[in-house]
Amino acid sequence: MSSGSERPELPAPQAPAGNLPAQLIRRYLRLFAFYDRDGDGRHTLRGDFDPVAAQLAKRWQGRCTPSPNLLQLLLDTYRHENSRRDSDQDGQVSQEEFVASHARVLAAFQADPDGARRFIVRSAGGFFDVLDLDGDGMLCLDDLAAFAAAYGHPSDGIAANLDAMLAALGLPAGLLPREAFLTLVEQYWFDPSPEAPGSHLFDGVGLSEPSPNQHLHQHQHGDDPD
Ligand SMILES: [Ca+2]
Ligand SMILES: [Ca+2]
Repeated sequence: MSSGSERPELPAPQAPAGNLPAQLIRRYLRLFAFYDRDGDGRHTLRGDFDPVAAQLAKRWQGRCTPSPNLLQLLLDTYRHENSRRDSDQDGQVSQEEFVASHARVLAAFQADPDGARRFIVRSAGGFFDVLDLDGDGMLCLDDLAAFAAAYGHPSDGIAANLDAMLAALGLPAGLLPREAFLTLVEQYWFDPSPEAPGSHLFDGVGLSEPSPNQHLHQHQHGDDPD
């Protein structure tokens, strides 16, 4: 197989997803499916992110939270993110809008990798803190299972998948350190190589191979006659 920067063999540059590597489109669709908690094929606050925010905040009951009003911070963050992706501002994010927003983030990363890394440290790093219940700078299986469960996904496969990614990074099994988490997130979003350990970040939670809807499907298989 080719290594490094795989290119999609698609014409059709009119689509937002048209010049994204096919490998990354698949990953963004997998992420879309992961976030689609109620499985209705779109991202909404009511059906997906508000209940997730409530469940993640609830884990912290009786503990000292990483921010004064954690639930409100999560609700605001999800609202901001979903609105940013919602190009036509109809209150829901479609597969196309989701992939297109990641295409813009990828373009920003390619133009300014260091700036994009600082963004990852802020956004993904902030999220890491929300999951790291004991605040020791490592995510344990419980933290990752709680994240998957908040989105309604099974967690049986998480341990094996985590240990495989840790081994690929040369790290001991069982605990995901913050730096490794940020590396995996960066790889998942931006490194199209199927050999990148981060390409497996959302494996092990029972998601089937993403099924693009008609519009994206045409662009993933651009050699279709029509
Ligand atoms: Ca949904
Ligand atoms: Ca921890």
